Amino acid sequence: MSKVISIAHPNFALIKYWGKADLKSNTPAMSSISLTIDTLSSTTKISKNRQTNENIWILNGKKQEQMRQLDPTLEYLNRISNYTSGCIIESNNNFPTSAGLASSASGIASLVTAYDRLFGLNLKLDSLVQASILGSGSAPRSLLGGFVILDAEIGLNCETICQPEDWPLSVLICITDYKEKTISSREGMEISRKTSPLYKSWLDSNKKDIQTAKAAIDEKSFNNLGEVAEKNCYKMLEVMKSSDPSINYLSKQTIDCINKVRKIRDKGVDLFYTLDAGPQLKIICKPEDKETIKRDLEKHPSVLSLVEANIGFGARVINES
Ligand code: 2P0
Repeated sequence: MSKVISIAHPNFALIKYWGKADLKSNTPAMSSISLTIDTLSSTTKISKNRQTNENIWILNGKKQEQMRQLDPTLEYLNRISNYTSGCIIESNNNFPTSAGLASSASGIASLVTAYDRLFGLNLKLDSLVQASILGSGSAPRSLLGGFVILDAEIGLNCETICQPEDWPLSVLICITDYKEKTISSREGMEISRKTSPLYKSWLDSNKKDIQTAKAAIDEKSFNNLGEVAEKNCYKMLEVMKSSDPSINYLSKQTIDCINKVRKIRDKGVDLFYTLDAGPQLKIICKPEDKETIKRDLEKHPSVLSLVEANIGFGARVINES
C-alpha cells in the first residue's frame, strides 16, 4: 500500500478536560465525556517519504514549518512500526482551524487511523489512544463515535457509552468568528493549572460531574444531561477567568448568541449549549426542535454561519491504494 486516506470528526466535550496531569505525555488530569459530530471533518492522506527521512505536513494546502504537534505521535507510531524514514501528511479541514472547533482532535485522530492502516499495524484501541493523546488530549475521543468517555481514573480508557443511533440528538454550531485563537488550549491549560485558585475544586468536582453525565446518558435524560453539561462548562470558564493572566475565549458575539439561545429556551424549546476554547457556541437539541431554533438564529447578526450536525461516527479509512 502506498497511500491511505482517513476521515475523523471533531468532538465537543460535555464534561470538559482543562488541565494536564503530565505535560510530556500530555495526559489529561481529569476524565471527559464528549459528543462526536458528523458534517465537520478532517481528512488526512499519508504516504511514505521516499526522498528523505523528513516528515512533511501540509495543512489546508499550506506546508507547516513546525512539526511540534505531530512529532510525539509520529515518534510513538514509528517506534512500533520500526520505521526510520519520514512521512508525507496532507490534512484538510472542512471548517475553521484552531478556532475552538476541535480541529486538532479530528486532525490527529485521522492521522493515527491513516498511519495504522498504511503500516498495517492493526493497533488495539489503547495504543491508538496513546498515539492520539500525544498530539492532543481530546483526540482519542474522535477515534470513536457517539457519546465517548475518556476516563483518566482507569488508565485513559476510551469508549463509546452511547452509539449515535441510540440517542440521535442534533447539534447546531453558531460560528461567530473565523479567526485562530491567540492562546492555544495547551498554554491556557497550563496557565490555569498553575495560577487559578479554582483549579483544585475544578479537579475535585470532575468525578461527580462524570457520574451525573453518565447516568443522564444511560437514562437518555436530556434535561439532566443539559444541566450538568452547562454547569461543567461554566465551571471551566470560571477557571479560565480566574487564571493569571485571565483567559477569555468568548467574544461579544458569543455572549449575544448565548442570550438569544436562552430566550429560545425560555419559550419552551428543549436545548442546552456548550463552549470550548473559542468563540463558537454549540447547541444540543432534539431533532424535532432543530428547525425552530435554526429559524431564530439564522438571521441573528452575531451568527456568521450556522453549522448543522448530527451525532457522528469514529475515525475510519476511506481510501487506500
Ligand atoms: C475539551 N478542550 O475537553 C476541552 C474543553 C477545549 C476546552 O481539549 O493541549 O487540543 O493538545 O491536549 O485537546 C482542547 O484542547 O489540547 C480541549 P491539548 P486540546 O474538549
